[in-house]
Amino acid sequence: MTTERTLVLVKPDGVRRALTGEILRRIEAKGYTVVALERRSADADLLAAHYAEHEGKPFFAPLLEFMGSGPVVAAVVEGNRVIEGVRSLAGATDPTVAAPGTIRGDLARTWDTAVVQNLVHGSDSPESAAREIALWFPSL
Ligand code: RTP
Ligand code: MG
Repeated sequence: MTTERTLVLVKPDGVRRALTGEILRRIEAKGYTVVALERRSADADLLAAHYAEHEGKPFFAPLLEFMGSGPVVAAVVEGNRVIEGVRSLAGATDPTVAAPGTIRGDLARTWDTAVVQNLVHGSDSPESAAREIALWFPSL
C-alpha cells in the first residue's frame, strides 16, 4: 500500500458549470477519500505560487487570469496511489484529445479562450502534492 494525498482543484470553469459534484463524485466513486474541502476565491499570489513551475511561459498570465476568474473548490484527497489515480481520472491536459471516460474527455472541450480550460487540477508528483497541500491547506 502506498497511501498518499493529492491536491485537487475544481477550476473556475467547473464551478461555473456546476460540475463540482460530478467531479468529486467520480473521485469518490473510484474509492478515494476527500479529507479536506473548501470553496475559495484564490488571490493572485496563491495562484502564482501554485503554478510557479509555469512562470515565464506564454500561457502563465492567461492561466492566472482564468484561475482567478471565479471561485475554485480545493480538496485534499487520500488513497492508494491517488496522485497517479486522479491524474488518470482527469485525463490529458488538452480536452479535445483527452480520452472519453475521463473528466476532461467527457466534460470539457476546447473553447476559443486565451488558455486551456480543463475543469480540474491534480498534483503531478509526491513533491508537488506536498507543496500544493501546504499552500492551500496550511493547517493540515
Ligand atoms: P494542471 O496543472 O492544471 O492540473 O494541468 P496539467 O498538469 O494537465 O497541465 P500543465 O502542463 O501543468 O499546465 C497547467 C495548465 O495550464 C494551461 N496550459 N495551457 N496553451 C497551452 O499550451 C497550455 N499549456 C498548459 C492548462 O489550463 C493547464 O491545465
Ligand atoms: Mg500541472
